[in-house]
Amino acid sequence: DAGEAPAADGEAITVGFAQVGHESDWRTASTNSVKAALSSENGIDLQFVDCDNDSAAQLEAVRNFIEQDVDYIVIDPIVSTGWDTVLTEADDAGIPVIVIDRTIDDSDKYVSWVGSEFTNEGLAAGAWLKAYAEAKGIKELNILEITGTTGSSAEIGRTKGFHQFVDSEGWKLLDSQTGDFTQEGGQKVMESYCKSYAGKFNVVICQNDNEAFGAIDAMKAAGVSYGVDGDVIVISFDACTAGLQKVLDKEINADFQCNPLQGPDCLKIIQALQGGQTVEKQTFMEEPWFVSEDVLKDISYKNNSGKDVTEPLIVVD
Ligand code: GZL
Repeated sequence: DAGEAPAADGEAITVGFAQVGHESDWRTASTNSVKAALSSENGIDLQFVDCDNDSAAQLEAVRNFIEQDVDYIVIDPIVSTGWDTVLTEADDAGIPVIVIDRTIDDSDKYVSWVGSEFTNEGLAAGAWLKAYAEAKGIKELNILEITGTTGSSAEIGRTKGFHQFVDSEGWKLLDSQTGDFTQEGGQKVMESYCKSYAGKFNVVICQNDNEAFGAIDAMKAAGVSYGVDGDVIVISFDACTAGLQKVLDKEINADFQCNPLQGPDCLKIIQALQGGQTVEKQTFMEEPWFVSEDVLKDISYKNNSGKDVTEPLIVVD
């Protein structure tokens, strides 16, 4: 119970972390970042639970942390709803909850959230596609979408942002199916797309790099040309190391980074709370946008807060 600071002898602070799972390269970077920061060197005893993309298991993990009366609970919520009951239980037990990466949208019983503005990631992808098509003289956009885990705030935001452009630009969205943020999921969906929409699509947008890797394997197997020198524009999110390699190799045209490194922020929040300080309720990560060609130097759009922004594009070469 964080109410009482650990015993004077510097007894470790116990933290329970309920992580989404191990579905992607991004997730691995996220787990490594938290484990490196919430470590024994920093006076923390971390109880780590990989919830394997299973919401019921994640709620159970949080309840077990409450049972163990840990000092803090950290959650990366698989989906954004269904949280108020268990957060009330943590609140009643006097255990502060910190949320990282994805958001909890049906309860505010947590002390702080650190993560990404997912709708802006989707808006940036739409703004880039609009400007890129204009620059390349591509008149018609026939789009296939592979979304992330349904109901996760990352999927909700990226879909909402990108679809604002689909609607306002009158683009043709041929189909949208979930790949659950996995490579296997991306490959399966793209295999079926290559059968149903052969020769009818010129854009595929994948809501994370691992889905894009799977989609690329499926397009290769189906003899569909993609990327900078192909018929199909490939858009992705995360910009993990392997994703940026595919941008460099001109297999992915644009990759919208989502920053996984919330470990240090998490540690700072816990240290501030231990010192009796107040903390920000929301902290947004900085994340750049990467492209494979030097066609555009920036993109402009109205962001999710209604502000007109112009953001640079980093050419990976
Ligand atoms: C987004 C994060 C998403 C990544 C995927 O912040 O929650 O989950 O985009 C990961 O790679 O699976």
